[in-house]
Amino acid sequence: MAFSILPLPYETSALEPYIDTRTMEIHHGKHHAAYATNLNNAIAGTEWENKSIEEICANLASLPENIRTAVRNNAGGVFNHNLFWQVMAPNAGGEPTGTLLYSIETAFGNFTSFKEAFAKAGVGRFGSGWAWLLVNNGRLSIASTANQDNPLMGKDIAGCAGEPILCLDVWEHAYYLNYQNRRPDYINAWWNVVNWNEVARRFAVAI
Ligand code: MN3
Repeated sequence: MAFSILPLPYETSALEPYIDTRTMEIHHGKHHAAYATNLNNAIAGTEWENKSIEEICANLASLPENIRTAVRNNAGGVFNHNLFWQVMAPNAGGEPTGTLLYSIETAFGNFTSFKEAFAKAGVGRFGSGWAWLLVNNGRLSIASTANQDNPLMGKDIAGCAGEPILCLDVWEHAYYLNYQNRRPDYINAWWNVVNWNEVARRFAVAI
């Protein structure tokens, strides 16, 4: 059983003008696809072929050392982008409601403060990586990871742990065509495509 990437739940042009069509085509069709190919190559012929992507991310320390780094980078790349596509949508953005909004206000004071802290995590990540909104025992927190690390990998590897319900790709390949070096502008625009219904659904499952 080989890993494949989830199809985009919308057209590559659907997130215009905030995320351009060409970026989505390359990001999903080339970058994301390559992570799956490279993961499949790395685990071919091992017991890890039949595990879920979550199990692999959560058990990197158990992998044979000679494939561990390749699996870390590429399993992370597969999982992270699968989540990233789901938590974005056209005609989205705005603010969450209900339990999720209440929990954001409890954790960060108010929605504006949350957005500032999340953007800071994304802008402040030096080089390539991700910003995350995580759930631990019902409580929300923000983290960032380097490269394709994710919170499923745990504190020792990723520097954070928890159930991710929202993520933001801050690799240059996610924004360079449209925003060049202006990562803060990309993040500012990205709020317009956050699919809060999906984030709330994931939050309800996680708590
Ligand atoms: Mn990416």
